[in-house]
Amino acid sequence: MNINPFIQNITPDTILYVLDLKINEATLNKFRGIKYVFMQGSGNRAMHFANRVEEQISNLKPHYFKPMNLTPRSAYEFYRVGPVLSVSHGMGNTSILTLLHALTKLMYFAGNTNLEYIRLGTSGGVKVDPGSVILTDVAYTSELIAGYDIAALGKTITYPTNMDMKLNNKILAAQPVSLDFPVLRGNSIAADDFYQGQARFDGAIKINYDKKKREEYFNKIIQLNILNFEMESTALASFCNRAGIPATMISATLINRIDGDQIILPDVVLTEFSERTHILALNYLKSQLHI
Ligand code: R2B
Ligand code: URA
Repeated sequence: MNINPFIQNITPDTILYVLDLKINEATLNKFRGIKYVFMQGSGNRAMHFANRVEEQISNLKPHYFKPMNLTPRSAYEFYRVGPVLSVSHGMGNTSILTLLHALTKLMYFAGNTNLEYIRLGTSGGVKVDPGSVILTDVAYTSELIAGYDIAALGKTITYPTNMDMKLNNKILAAQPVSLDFPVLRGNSIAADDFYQGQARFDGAIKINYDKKKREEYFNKIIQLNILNFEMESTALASFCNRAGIPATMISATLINRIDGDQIILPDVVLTEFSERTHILALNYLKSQLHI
């Protein structure tokens, strides 16, 4: 793990503003011994996944406890079950990037330097059946660049956005052949928004492309083996490359964008699709923890 030399020494007044946490022994004791960090958009889904980890992974029987939110005054929610932390990242690269800084500082201060970060998300598929689950190898921008721009002091540096191949191999190897939905490995686009950045026609403002131009764009992304659109993978991959933390993304597709823009499947179906990512993550955790 590569940590910023400026933050290596904790002082009595060290705080993590975006988590609304004061860094002292009592706080750090709640977070020692974590290895696997799972990230999802909403606090509800982060809590739901933590409950499933508690039911299926923890050795406590009967199941008396429900994981509680350890960052109750923050917009980000953190739930812990043994070596597993389940957190919410909000929506978009800027939201997850801010979380990644604060989370990684917290993990470092708590002595957790052997970490894995895995986003469990939803996405819009391209030429794949809705409900397929995608494991991302490389994250692209909407401009089809495999890199993420960070601007500081008026200069921009583009950082690489490859996910961790070894982690992807381990996650795939942990899956039984009996899964009743497709799991595909490919690349993803992290767009800046849900509409124009994902080549939709149904955003609020006028667009400068038509069906033909979009088809050309979709053909290009298919050639790059890009299988889905979402909004966080480039920030996640580039941050984790720089920090030396193995990371990847497992995301369910809710729509095949070749067929349209609107997500029209019933809520129960969408929930079932998005929980397929939990199935892969739980299988992976069980293989790691020898359960
Ligand atoms: C997937 O779903 C969200 C948008 O609906 C966004 O956070 C993403 O990456
Ligand atoms: N999330 C996205 O970012 N895009 C979609 O189409 C679906 C979910």
